[in-house]
Amino acid sequence: DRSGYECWLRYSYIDDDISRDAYLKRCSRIALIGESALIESARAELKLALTSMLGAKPLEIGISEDGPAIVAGTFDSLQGLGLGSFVEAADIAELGNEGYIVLASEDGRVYLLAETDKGVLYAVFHLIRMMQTGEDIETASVREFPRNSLRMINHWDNMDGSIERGYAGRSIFYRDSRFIEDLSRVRDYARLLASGGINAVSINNVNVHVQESKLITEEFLPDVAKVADIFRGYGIRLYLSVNFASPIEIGGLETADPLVPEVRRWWSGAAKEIYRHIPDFGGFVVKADSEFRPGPFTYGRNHADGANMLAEALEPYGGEVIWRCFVYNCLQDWRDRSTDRARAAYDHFMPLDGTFRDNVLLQIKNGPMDFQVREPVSPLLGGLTRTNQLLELQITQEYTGQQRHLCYLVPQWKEILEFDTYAQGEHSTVSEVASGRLFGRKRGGLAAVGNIGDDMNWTGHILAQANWYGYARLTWNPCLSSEQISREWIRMTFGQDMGTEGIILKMLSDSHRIYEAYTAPLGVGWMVNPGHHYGPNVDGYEYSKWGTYHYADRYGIGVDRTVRSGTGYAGQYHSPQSDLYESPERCPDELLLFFHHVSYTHVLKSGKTVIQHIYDSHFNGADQAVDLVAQWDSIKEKIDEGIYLQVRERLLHQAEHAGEWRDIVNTYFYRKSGIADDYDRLIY
Ligand code: GCW
Repeated sequence: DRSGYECWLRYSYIDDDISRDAYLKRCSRIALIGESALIESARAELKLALTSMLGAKPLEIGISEDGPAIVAGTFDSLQGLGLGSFVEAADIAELGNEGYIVLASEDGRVYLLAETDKGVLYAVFHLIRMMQTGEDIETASVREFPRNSLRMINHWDNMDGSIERGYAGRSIFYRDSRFIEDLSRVRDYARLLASGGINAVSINNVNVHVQESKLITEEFLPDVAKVADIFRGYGIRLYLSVNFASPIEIGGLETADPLVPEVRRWWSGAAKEIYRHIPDFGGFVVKADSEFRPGPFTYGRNHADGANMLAEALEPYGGEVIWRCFVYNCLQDWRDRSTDRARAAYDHFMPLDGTFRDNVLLQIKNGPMDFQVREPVSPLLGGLTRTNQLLELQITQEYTGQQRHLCYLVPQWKEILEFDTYAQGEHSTVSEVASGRLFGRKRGGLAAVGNIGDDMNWTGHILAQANWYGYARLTWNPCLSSEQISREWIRMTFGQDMGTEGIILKMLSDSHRIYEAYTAPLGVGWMVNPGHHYGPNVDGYEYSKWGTYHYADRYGIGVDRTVRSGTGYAGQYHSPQSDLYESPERCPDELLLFFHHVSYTHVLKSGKTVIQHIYDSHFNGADQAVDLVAQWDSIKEKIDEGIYLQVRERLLHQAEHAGEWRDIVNTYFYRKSGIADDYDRLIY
């Protein structure tokens, strides 16, 4: 059963005669100028899409032939066609080297124009998307350019084929400690990424184990180069995660101290080798001094010393260092109330602001803890003002149902991107910070942990493809609304049926709130089984070393992170956010327990007590999970049977598992508090 393999690039035949004829008028002939791998990719994609959607193979014509056609190329290559009349020079400058124009002209042509071949490829995908979503191309006049220069996906793939926090099968890159020979699936992956505008990929886990440490050596560089070749054809640069202790582990040195000249020479040599194989290699992703990974702390050095050493090695070749800020004490004693994991990233990195080289980007997780269903935005975003920043999101659903529960993350990501840090007064959104625009920095963007594996449908839960697609679209343009992204994805994946679209849109839009409702309440997080992080366990992390506590007792629950009486974390924000979080009255309900320890009878802004909110949200959330099955069933006749069945099976599991969450959480708090449910529902 190959259902779902094509994802949103299905290119279904357009049944409607009128629309198909309209497209055929302009699209039965094509002319693409250029011979680069990028233009080849564009040509192949355009032919595939047109043949499949319109039922006729397009004719390739020369650029000088008159008449209706799709004409694609760079401004340079199309000089002499008199395009100057409708493409102003000033407009072109704004497009940059990844932007493009899609323009219908009166003589029946559709021009796909860009400064570079990469822009032409993006323009081709744009035109295809217009046809997939039923847009008119007769009057097309589109100008697009990306708001983020780095638009990245991180893989947590290991060379044995496993994927850390992967929920959709095994790696598409590796098997049995080697690269997979047949890379055709990697090519399809590259097509899907490019169609959304992703331009960077790191292909191995940030926890770099023994075998993966050797990816930067002669043993594997020829294989890495083959993967890089494929990605290059789709405008995607390849990055590798590296082991900070490489000079010791693979270089045979006695130290990895970033200030020792021998160590620095070793990294420069490594960089030289890498670029000999991959001239446009993107750079290194580094997890250092984090969860038992080696780092500069071993040598009494700081993270700028570590990052700058690597940056210096890559600098001559145009590479960059992506240095993760997920640094905290993971050996905390739960009895120790003075240490607060939420503070860690800010405490470690703020003192270093302004000391990183130009080709270093600090990659900052969206929240201060770890991709919980609800967390405040990391105060480091907007805290740092003189350092390149990259926002890190998690597409793979580690804490949000592991691709067995439906949890559409785009609404959450939109909230994060739109969060106002007040770093430069009002409108200092995370989106402006991450892109680099707020502080006038050239480098910046978004990175996210991927959610795909070798499952035939890539993501396990087919509806989880929407998270992958949505992430890509947001990297290109964070201003797109969640609804617009969902509608696009639904049309491209399921076709253009308004009824189907409405139901799936609703399922997606409600899903994050539903998941939040039956899992951990009011921003407290972490009520999961330790290790694999699936399923309810209210005290699963309560007495652990990971710094993840809720402190529930018979009177109340939550973490006091105020400046006045708690850990002081709330003070890491700019005002007025800091004032809002500091106050139990003004703090948004959904984050109350993240910032405050309150009694079960504390009254929320919603008018409910905390305990009644816990009961209500868990009963309602679990009911809504059951209802998702009914919504899906209502469109059974409209969708491909294979897809229908695959999704249905997951939704049934979710409905049952949500009941388990409801009962365990409600029972726990009933037993702790002794307070009965106002509505006398069944609590065990
Ligand atoms: O939350 C943790 C995950 C780890 C992961 C780590 C990180 C790759 O549970 O599996 O390690 O985050 O982001 O480095």
